[in-house]
Amino acid sequence: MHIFYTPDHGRHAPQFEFFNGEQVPASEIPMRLEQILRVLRRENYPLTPVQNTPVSLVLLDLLNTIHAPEYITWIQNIQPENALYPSVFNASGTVRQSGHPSIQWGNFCSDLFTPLLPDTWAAASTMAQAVYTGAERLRENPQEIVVVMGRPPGHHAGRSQVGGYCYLNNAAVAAEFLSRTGSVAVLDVDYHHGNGTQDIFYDRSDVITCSIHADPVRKFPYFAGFEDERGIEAGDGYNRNFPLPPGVTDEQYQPVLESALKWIHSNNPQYLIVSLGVDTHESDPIADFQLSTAYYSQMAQTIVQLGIPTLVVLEGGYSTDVIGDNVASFLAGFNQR
Ligand code: Q9C
Ligand code: ZN
Repeated sequence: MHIFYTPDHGRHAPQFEFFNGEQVPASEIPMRLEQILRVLRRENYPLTPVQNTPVSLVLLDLLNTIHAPEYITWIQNIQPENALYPSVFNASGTVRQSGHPSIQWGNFCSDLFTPLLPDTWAAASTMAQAVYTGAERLRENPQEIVVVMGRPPGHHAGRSQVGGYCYLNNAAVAAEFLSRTGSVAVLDVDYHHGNGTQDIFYDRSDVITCSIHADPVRKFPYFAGFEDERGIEAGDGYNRNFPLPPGVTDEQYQPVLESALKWIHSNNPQYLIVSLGVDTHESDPIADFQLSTAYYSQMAQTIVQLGIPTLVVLEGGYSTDVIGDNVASFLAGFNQR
């Protein structure tokens, strides 16, 4: 196993978010990764830092492929002085460059959970760089499980609409890079539907996408993640969603995971990317599944039985008391150091 992490993640530290007009404390905070790293160090996992350096040309090319280039150019150059929230959401589908920064952010940001801070680009591009580095490592060492622990997360960042605490789709960076060598499957086990990843690969068959999550009829991202979303054009038949009711237990989750993996196996991908969110845990403050810490080992054991070269990327998980134990339980399921 090889674990990369992003030591500079703390530069992105949102203070609050808005839900239904109310200001509430932010959930996607530096303490999450600090707790994960504390537990992994305690358990003597070697950790490789990926530093914040000017974004590499290869990463920029990958970002411009998976996201609208207008978005990447904008987020790379905007230098907000304070937390930037959209004031008006542009649903027209046409990017308009004029106006105040909060108006420009409305071209791309889809909610009030995802502020753009002065150092968001630095942190998000470093996480994307770490995941790209992980994907390269996996391509050279396919027998090794490669893990990237960093933040901010990415799976809600779509081609040109971002949100849900996500700015750049890290898993999609890896999927796009690896798809140039062989076909890729993305398995998203975060509590929330991986709508950004689905969006980016929706019309493609060389990257198949599969998400197990809370029914969007009840939970974020609300407008995507339904069972009947199967892909379009060349991607028709290459996306699967498994929406679930509240209160899902280990015993109820396991057969759903097996169905998802059976579908992935039937497509014979050369690489597997796991979008790992541990917000499915019973103690998560913003979610309502009932998975136990011990179950994450079984989840990983089930995934590793596929025998596909695997990259694990951190997404959500907001119970800072147990997030480290949950991630460590998952990694222990691979039986690799
Ligand atoms: N105040 C990820 O897990 N809902 N994003 C906020 C609670 C937004 C989750 C409502 C959830 C976004 C990466
Ligand atoms: Zn989530």
